[in-house]
Amino acid sequence: MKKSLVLLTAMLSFAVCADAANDGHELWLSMERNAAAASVTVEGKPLSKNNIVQTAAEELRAYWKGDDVVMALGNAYVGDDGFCVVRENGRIRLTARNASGLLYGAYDMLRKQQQNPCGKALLRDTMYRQTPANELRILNHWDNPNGTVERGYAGRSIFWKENGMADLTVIKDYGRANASVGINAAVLNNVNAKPLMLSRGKLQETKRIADALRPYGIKVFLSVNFASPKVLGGLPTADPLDAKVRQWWQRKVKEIYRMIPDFGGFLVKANSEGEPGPMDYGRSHADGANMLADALKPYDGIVMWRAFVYSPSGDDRASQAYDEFMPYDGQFRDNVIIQIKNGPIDFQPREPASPLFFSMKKTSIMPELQITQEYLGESIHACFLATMWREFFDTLAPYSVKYDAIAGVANIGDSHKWCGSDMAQANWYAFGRMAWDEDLTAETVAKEWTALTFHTDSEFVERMSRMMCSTRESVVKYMMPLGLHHIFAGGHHYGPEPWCDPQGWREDWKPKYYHKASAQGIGFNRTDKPDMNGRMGSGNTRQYPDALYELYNNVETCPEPLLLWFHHLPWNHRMHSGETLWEALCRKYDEGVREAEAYVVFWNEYASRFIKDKRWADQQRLFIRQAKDAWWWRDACLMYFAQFSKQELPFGCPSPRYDYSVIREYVLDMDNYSAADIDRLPEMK
Ligand code: BDP
Repeated sequence: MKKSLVLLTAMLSFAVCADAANDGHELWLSMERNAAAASVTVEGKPLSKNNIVQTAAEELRAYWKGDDVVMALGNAYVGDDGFCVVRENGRIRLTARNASGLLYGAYDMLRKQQQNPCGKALLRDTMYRQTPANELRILNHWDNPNGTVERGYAGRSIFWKENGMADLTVIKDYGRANASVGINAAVLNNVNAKPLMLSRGKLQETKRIADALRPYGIKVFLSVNFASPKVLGGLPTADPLDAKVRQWWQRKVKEIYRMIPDFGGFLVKANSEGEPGPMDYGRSHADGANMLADALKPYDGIVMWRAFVYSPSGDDRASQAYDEFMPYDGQFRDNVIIQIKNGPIDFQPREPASPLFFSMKKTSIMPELQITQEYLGESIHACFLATMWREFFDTLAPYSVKYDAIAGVANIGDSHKWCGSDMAQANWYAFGRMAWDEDLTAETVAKEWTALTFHTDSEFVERMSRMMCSTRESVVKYMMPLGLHHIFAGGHHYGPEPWCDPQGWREDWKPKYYHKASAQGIGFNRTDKPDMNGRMGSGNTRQYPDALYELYNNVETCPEPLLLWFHHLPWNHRMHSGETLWEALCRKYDEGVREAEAYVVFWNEYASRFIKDKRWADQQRLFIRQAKDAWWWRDACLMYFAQFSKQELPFGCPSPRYDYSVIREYVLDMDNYSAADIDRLPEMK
């Protein structure tokens, strides 16, 4: 009797909750509408006219299935954008300090409702409140005015069209998705910015987009090209100390604010990878950033100035941003924020945190995370990034690193699924949630996303979350375990090419610069000590606070996941497990392959019971491809490194699947492929 009841409930919940309608386009927002509108009242006349509050009220009226809701401003216990929900006398009182807070409160209530089996609006607590960890939670789009997206794997830009303007229905859906996870700003164009972006025409398009996003509490920003006064304004120079240049920027800023009164400000990539900047005129990063900050100041605008700089100077690339920026700590205006990539190199599968986070104490700073999986299998491989970001936050936590803004390089395009694949959507979701609450665990985020996106069955949610949370480590294992980094194919960054050595390339763009494999050993000596051959390390470890310096500098204490990031070691170096380094490397690559294969099994045998629609089949193809690519990575790297280690694969490690000569000849033109084209992506024979 009891058993059949359980079964019946399970069947019922499946029938009601399985969301056959969502084909991936609705993201995590496939909520069922109310038959009749929920009762939602807004206290205060002017407030009810506010367009952000209207959005909040409309969303609740359409989807909320619980007690009547009253919304009001005025709550001393939460910060800006925060909210408080109180359940009393059969009513819910949602209060906040500003209009956006009400919007985030509404989405939080709906999220809680949607995660409950069958969407019942149950609020467990009679009172709860939240305030976001970061004031600015911003997406950076690397979208070009011609509609292409740099490192975008999900189609073309939703903002910029080669012919014509953005589709505002799409822009509003985008705004809604962002607001639902707490994202409150967006930079609409690539950091490799075209001066054209500041032309009258492009500013008008920007205004159109800003107007569409305003009801979702989203502020727009633009990336600017430092040479704009020259290229666009026809001035002979872009020197930040030149009076005419300063005037040009002041006028441009005035023009922008006349059109977009709540414009956020600028993001700048200067003197980096060939982009123009103040150093072209013998000026400093501070001169450049402050000049723009002064122009923006009267309008409360800000400058996000990127610290992603490196030159082929011969110095360790991992040390260069610190060396270049630390001398200016304290010299930036208070409306300048230095935007620092999470790691010191470039969004690798695993990096230690950038040393700048611990040291820039007199300047505002913000982390830049990459949601688009440039180095993590693009939109094809499942790689849930919340675990990586958790690791990053946890590294900073003991050092009271202060920031209240955080950026994520978006993975959004005009593809039907927005991000190219369902699993990639989880990373957009995770960025928003963790930018809001940096204490969230990756498991919590994965569970939320799974329940909202696919199914609320508790065992399914639990097992999906475990699967998702293991993906990033699997990718690290089959691509670059034990601290290896940047051994990608040049250009596309999708596949392995540890041997890549094109004539005329900068040394710091070649994999050999990073892995330094030779007959003696492998790894980058970033310590302040000589390696086994007597070669001095780069001293990069000295840029870290004492405790981390000690940890990383010493081969005995250096965490094994970062071993070859910081140390150059002989192939027979003894690992803590007792294995040699060569054995451990082989085992890691092999584990990565086995885990990638396990995802296919999980999807076929388990997930298929809960995800029945086309989305199951789409993801199955991707998992199959991921497993094949894992073999490709493993074979390519192990056979390449074996030439130096001169050792066989250890006992129990299967022989390569592919022929080394075939791997060396296999060239992938990734520009023409994304998750949607997976069936056409050529495979190695
Ligand atoms: C690298 C990308 C390149 C970007 C650059 C940046 O390969 O496309 O322009 O970073 O962040 O990761 O500026």
